Amino acid sequence: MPTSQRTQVGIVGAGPAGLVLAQLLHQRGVESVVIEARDREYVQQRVRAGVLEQGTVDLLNDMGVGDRLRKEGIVHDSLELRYDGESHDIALSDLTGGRAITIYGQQEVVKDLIDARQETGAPLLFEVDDVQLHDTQIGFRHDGVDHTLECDFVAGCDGFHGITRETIPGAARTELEHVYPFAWLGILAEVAPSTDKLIYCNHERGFALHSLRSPKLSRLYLQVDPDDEIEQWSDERIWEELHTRFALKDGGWQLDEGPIVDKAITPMRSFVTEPMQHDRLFLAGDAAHIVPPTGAKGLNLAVHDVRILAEAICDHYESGSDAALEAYTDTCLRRVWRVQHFSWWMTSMLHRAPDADTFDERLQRAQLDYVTRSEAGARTLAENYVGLEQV
Ligand code: RFL
Ligand code: PHB
Repeated sequence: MPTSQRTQVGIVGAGPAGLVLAQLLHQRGVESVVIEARDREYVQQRVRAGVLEQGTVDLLNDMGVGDRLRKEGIVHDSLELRYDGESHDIALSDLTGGRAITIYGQQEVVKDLIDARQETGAPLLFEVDDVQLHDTQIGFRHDGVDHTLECDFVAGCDGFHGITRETIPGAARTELEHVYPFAWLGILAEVAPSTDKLIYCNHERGFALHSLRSPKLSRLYLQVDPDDEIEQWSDERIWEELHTRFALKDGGWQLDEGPIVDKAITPMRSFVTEPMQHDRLFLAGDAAHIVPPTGAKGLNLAVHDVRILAEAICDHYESGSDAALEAYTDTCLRRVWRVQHFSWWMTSMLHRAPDADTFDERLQRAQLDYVTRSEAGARTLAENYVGLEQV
């Protein structure tokens, strides 16, 4: 039997954007229904981001979902840039009045948010299919039954490959995109991190990044060709390449190996759709924009969007004003473009483009020297990396 239901906000997608939005709205007494295409297990296991800005951590704490984050999150007050076989410290906290980043896996954030949602008893439906959006009406199938959801507002939080963005007529949106001539191969390895800092490494064979998830889990990335298949990268080849790129001139650092438990190749792109709203549909997170992961910003930007959206929707119900809803795109895009620039800048500074000539390499080297030798240069990196308070 088909069913029909009303809700204030229909949220498509249970990634960080959709789940944070649902929780913020719930706290202010606004009801929502969240629908998610995948099953719960898949959403909670998907290995992705790891770096949370101070503002994201503060928001999760304020929302009451920070208990495990406070216990298990690893606070970093500096990071390392490595190039020409030498390491350089960027003192994030000293350069930003004490701000820091926290390492806590995106799937842990998602687990905490799903638990919080389920405690509220409000609807969160997994494994929905045939999702269709017509203005503020969402049609979908769940457990073999067709449902229609009549909403005041729809939040498109369904990521880059979702369906909501495409429902905005082509004539009403502009898509701006830059695709990079390289990709990231990411691994999760069961081995204690060989470093207590994130290491961003520029090497003539390409970029490498050493990150971590816990005292027993390392997360590492390699710049690879975008056409590479994961089968071309045996575990042995991955470790060999990581050793080569991270090697220090003085030999004073060692990379420890362990069993690889997850590996995947991700293409790199910068993408923005403008505007981020159409009538009563509001796009948030990866549904509206993608940044290359070098700046560690995607999840943080998604959280920023939904913070603005939640505030604007609550304004509508609490004071009857739609001014913040009307300004949603402009408010979000200021940060989106700042973060786009930072992510592009980090990417250009740290990767080797296949067509780079010696002139390009000298420019890249000059940029790295400026960031590591000038306090102003280092501060530019630091304040963007920990997250600008005001944009
Ligand atoms: P998500 O997480 O993609 O969630 C969208 C959800 O929508 C569902 N969906 C649908 N549901 C219903 N109906 C449909 N038709 C649907 N179509 C899709 C999907 O199943 C999914 O559950 O988007 P959201 O919420 O906007 O969150 C964005 C972040 O996930 C993303 O920006 C970050 O992971 C990016 N990112 C990083 N961000 C950081 O802030 N710090 C980092 O350190 C960082 N590292 C990374 C990253 C992304 C990476 N990859 C794999 C892309 C490292 C990597 C390697
Ligand atoms: C991660 O830990 O997954 C990570 C860290 C820094 C980045 C991107 C990803 O820039």
